[in-house]
Amino acid sequence: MAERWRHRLHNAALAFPKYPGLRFSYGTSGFRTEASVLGSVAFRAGVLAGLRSLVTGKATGLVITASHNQATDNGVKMVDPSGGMLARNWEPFAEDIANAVDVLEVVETIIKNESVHENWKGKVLIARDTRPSGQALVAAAVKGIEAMGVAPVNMGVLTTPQLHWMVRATNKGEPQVNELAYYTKLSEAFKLLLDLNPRKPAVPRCLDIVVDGANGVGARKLLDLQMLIEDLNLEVRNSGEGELNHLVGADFVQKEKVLPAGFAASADSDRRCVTVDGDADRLAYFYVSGDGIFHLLDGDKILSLFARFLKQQLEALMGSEKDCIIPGYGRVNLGAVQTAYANGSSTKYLQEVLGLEVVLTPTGVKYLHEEAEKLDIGVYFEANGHGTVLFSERFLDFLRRESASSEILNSRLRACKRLLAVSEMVNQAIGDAISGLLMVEVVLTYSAWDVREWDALYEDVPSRQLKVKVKDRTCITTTNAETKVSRPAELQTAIDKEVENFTKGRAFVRPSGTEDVVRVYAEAETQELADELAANVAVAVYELAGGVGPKPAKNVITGSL
Ligand code: 16G
Ligand code: MG
Repeated sequence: MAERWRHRLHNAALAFPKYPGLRFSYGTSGFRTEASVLGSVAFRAGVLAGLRSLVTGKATGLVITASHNQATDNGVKMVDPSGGMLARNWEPFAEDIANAVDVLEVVETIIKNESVHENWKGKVLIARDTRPSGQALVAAAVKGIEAMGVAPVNMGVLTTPQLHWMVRATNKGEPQVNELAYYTKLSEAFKLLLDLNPRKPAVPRCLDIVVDGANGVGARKLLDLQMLIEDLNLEVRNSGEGELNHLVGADFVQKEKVLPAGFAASADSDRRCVTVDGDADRLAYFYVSGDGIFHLLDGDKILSLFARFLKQQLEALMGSEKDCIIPGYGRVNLGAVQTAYANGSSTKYLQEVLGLEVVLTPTGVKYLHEEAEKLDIGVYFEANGHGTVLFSERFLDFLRRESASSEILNSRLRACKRLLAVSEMVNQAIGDAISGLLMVEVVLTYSAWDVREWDALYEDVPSRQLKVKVKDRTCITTTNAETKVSRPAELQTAIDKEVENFTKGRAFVRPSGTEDVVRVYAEAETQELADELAANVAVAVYELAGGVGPKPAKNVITGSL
């Protein structure tokens, strides 16, 4: 490393010593903790993002956000040149640099391994969510990027997926990379998709939606988007008037299965409602039926809706062929990717009704994304509402050729154009609540469906999630996409024994990647039984994996089978 470079980095790093007594880990989706201790982590992540840009010769990104966590937390997430999450083989570097006493040591090792030269050029795009602590953390990250001699580009307040989209667009050589370009791309594809819909004059374009914005960045961005789309009539609530993520937002609504603050069962009955999380990378729909019952349409339902639509388009392309064989292309691999949290009914629907292959991965977008990328059309969603639809370049090339080769707007050409527009509208870098919402609306309009018809695709198996505090959650390790505990072995035996007693019973536990807890998930034939199974498994975790604090109570409401 050149002396001048080393000197500059050394001096800049003096202002950002490691926070004493803390160890930072690059969790499921970056560093995340109380904002007040993150200054040095932001600086160091800036250094690493700069270095990653130099090594790859492409733009990288940083997002300062703690997503659905409380307002006093914050986080740092790194974006790779593809627009996806940081390459997994760089995660250890992120952890090393965040915890190093001497930043230079880590940097020098990477520079040596990758033979980085000082004269190479780099660029890092940065954005933050609406948290008050974000501004100072962006400033720290900028110092880190500059210390590497790389150009920081501060994109201001954005949703996480917007920044991912911009990194990808930059590296694809798009002429304009800014918010307007993002809204324009999405809204144009959206309008085209509505125009391509089968004409059903009896069905109005009823795109009246009430949005729970989690008091975060997504609320104001949806309002910006709405200015470009006439057909979209959004009533945005929780747009910043209340506390970020407090009793609002996709994480709260999906986990608690209740209405967010600002919504009322009577006044909002029968309205189509949407909730996003604090950085707008998760999406869920909900409604209250006339009888006052709350209905959630989570990531699994969104995935099922999308997969059904995509399958229909492939059928139009297949003509008289079978098994997803498309004349001129061959077999199209359309598949779905889920995690163990996927409701059993959704997996069954995808496999048995749509005949799709379903891959299960561990929790965390990086794992799902990786699997979806292997397919021609890969749809992935976590039950919590994070997901997207990915298209392979080869398949897109085919669609472009096909749609250029004919002028007769028959069902085949319409399907081609639709799929191309979907690939433009639906964020290809990462799951995006804004583009996800547009896609749901397109598919509902296409099918002339309201939320109820969509909800009726399948009925969820009742489920329950719980958390258990243990002394050290890393004592639990899992296997088979987190569906089984490998250590401590007695715990899996205990879970198996519990599950056996419940009709349609399924349960698993895993250490959280974002909170200091063990998560428990259970499904069973009725809600009471799911509650009971979850409670019993929570007790097993407490007893066999070093529970701390008050012991969870065994829940014997109905008596198991
Ligand atoms: C993060 C992940 C999400 C995952 C969740 C699990 C990304 C962008 N986000 O929010 O995919 O479902 O963590 O949290 O990867 P947990 O480990 O605390 O259950
Ligand atoms: Mg989020």
